[in-house]
Amino acid sequence: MKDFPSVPYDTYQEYSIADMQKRADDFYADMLRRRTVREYSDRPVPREIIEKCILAAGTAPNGANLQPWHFVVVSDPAIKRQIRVEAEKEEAVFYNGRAPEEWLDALTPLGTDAAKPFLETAPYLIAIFAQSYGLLPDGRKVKHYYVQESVGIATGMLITAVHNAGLASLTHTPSPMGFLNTILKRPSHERPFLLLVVGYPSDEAKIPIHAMQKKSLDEIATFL
Ligand code: IYR
Repeated sequence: MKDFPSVPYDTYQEYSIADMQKRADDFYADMLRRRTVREYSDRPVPREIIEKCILAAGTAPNGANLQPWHFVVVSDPAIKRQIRVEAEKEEAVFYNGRAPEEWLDALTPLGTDAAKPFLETAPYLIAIFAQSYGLLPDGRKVKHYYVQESVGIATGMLITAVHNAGLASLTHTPSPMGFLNTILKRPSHERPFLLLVVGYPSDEAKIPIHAMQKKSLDEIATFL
């Protein structure tokens, strides 16, 4: 490699093989407990927890470390209501004609429909935006690279951080999601990537059996 400004990697932590195995086992067991939840309690969650989870997501590997994301955390009931109204409009079109029959058939085991009450019940909606470029203080544009990949990785890390903190989440993708730019006053070079609903699950939260069936290692991985 060429020379570059650097510091030693002194935060690396090595574990014994036995500890590595245990950590890998424990992490998998914990990730198996994560569920996508569509029924939320309105119980409040301290904002500091969400702040720390977003900071964790912001450590994600990304194109040229340009960090092409922006997270808008919505707890204001009036804004949540606006988002619900607009999302339900799109979802109504989706479920009543826009979605092909094959897609609707794939959703049947999940029991989803156009009603999205969780958009008002859950304490937080985190709108994740992908920035095609950044803006310097003087207004110049800085092109971003691998934007979708970077924001996808950060979103996965956010979901994991939220689960690790003891909260449930839902990746919600009303399509199209352009209304989020209008409601949340984000510029047009920021594309809504996903709306992450975060909170405590309601006591009555149910999980579709379909969603619990995960593919085996042989199905998802090839070792050469
Ligand atoms: N966005 C719609 C439809 C939907 C699509 C997929 I693919 C899902 O995994 C779940 C739902 C909705 O939120 O209902």
